Amino acid sequence: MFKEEKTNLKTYLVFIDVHSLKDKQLIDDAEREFYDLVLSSGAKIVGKSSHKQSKPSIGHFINKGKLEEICDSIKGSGIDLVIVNHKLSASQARNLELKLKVRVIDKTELILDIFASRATTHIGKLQVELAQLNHLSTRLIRGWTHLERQKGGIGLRGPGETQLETDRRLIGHRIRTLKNRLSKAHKQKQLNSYARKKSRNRLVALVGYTNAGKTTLFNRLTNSSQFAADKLFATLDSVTRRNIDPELGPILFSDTVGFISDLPTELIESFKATLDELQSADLLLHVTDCSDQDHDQKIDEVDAILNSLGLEDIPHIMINNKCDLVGLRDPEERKSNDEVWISAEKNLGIDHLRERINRELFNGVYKGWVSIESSMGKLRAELYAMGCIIKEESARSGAIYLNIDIGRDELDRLLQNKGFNICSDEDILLVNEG
Ligand SMILES: Nc1nc2c(ncn2[C@@H]2O[C@H](COP(=O)(O)OP(=O)(O)OP(=O)(O)O)[C@@H](O)[C@H]2O)c(=O)[nH]1
Ligand SMILES: [Mg+2]
Repeated sequence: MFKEEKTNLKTYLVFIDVHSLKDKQLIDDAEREFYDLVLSSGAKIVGKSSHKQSKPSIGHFINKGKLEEICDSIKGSGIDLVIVNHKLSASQARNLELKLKVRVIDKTELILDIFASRATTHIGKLQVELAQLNHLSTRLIRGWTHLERQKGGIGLRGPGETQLETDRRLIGHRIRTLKNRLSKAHKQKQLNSYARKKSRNRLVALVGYTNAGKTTLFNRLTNSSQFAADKLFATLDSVTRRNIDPELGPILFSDTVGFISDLPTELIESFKATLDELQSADLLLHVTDCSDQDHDQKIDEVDAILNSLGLEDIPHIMINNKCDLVGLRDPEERKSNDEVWISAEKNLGIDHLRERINRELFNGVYKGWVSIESSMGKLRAELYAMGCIIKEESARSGAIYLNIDIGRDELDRLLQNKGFNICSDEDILLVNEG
C-alpha cells in the first residue's frame, strides 16, 4: 500500500497560462489541477506565481520580465525546487536552472515522480523506471553541460564527455533489460488472460479520469480494500478481482490507472502494455465525478485517450459517480439509457448499476430449469464444464432436468452452435433437436 512521503522540499510553483497552448476556459481548472498534482507528490508548497503570456519564450519558456520577478522572490528564501506547469525542453530547463540557481522540474517530471512513489507491483515498478530512463536520456546533455560550465568549459574531450558516453550506454543497456523483463511479465499476464477467455469469465474494466472514484467503486463491486484516496494517481497498478454479487454472472473487474490531461508520452509508452490489457475487456465502466466543475472536459479527455488506445468499439457504460455531492439521494430517479447515477462511497444506485452490467454482458441471466433429452449428453457436459448447473434431476421418460444459472446470450449461443431450439413451457425451458 502507498504511504504518503512528505518530501519536505521547499517548493515554488510557477503557473503560466499560455494563450497559444490552452483553451481559455480551461485555464482556471488547469491551475487547480496543477496545484492538486503538486500536493499529491507530497511537496511542501511555500510560494507560487501565476501569470499569462501569449506564447512560450524559446530560451526559458517564461518571459523575461516575469522571470526576473520570480528570481527576486525566490532569492535567499531557501527554496529547493521550482515546478513549472508545462513541458519544458531540455535546454529551457537548463537555462531556467542556471538563472534561478535551483532545481527546476516540469509537469512531465512531476507526474513521473508521483508514479515512481506509487508503483508497488513488479510490472508497475518496471514501467515507471522505463519511463524515467527514457525521459532521463533526453536530459543527459543538460546535466553534463552544467558540469562543463562549472569547470569553466575545460577540455572538449575531457572526462565529462567520456562519462556522458558511458552513462548513455549504461542507460541504453538498462532500457533494453527493462523492456525484456516487461515483455516477459506481460507474456505471463497474456497467458492468464487466455485462460480467462477459455473460461466463462467476462472482463469489465473501470476507466476514467484520476480521482473519479474508480477504486472506491471497484472495492464496492468486489469487496476489496484497495487504496482509494483523495489524491491524483492513487492507483497505478491494475488489479483484477472477481465479482462478489451472486446475482451477477461470472465477471472479473479490473481497476486501472487514472487518466489526466497531457499525460506524458513517456508514460503512455511505458504503460501501453498495461493499457493494452484493456483491449481484452468485454465492457468498460467509464467512471466520472459528476460533482466536478470540469466534468464534461474530463469525459472528452478520457474519450480521446480511449480512442488513441483503439478502445472506442468496446461497449461502455457512463457512470456519474459521487451523486451524493450533487444532492441526489435516490439515483434511480435519474435512470436513463445512456448513463447511470451512483455514489460508490455511500452505496447508492449500485444495484441498478449491477443490473445494467448484467444486461450489457449477458443480456440478463436465466436462472431456472431446462429440460434436455438423454441424447444431448454433450450439451449437459458443456454446461457442467461451464459451472452453470446447480442441480440435476432425471424423469422416467428419460428427459433430464437441469437447474441452471447462465447468461441468456451464453445459452442462446450454446444452443445455436449445437443446432438446438428452445421453447418455454410455463416455468421450464424445453430444449429440442433443431
Ligand atoms: N462524496 C463521495 N466521494 C467519493 C465517492 N466515490 C469516491 N469518493 C472519494 O473520491 C476520492 C477518490 O476516490 P478513488 O476511488 O481513489 O478514485 P480513483 O478514480 O480510483 O482515483 P485514481 O486511482 O487516483 O485514478 C476518495 O477520497 C474517495 O473517498 C462518492 O460516491 N461520493
Ligand atoms: Mg484508483
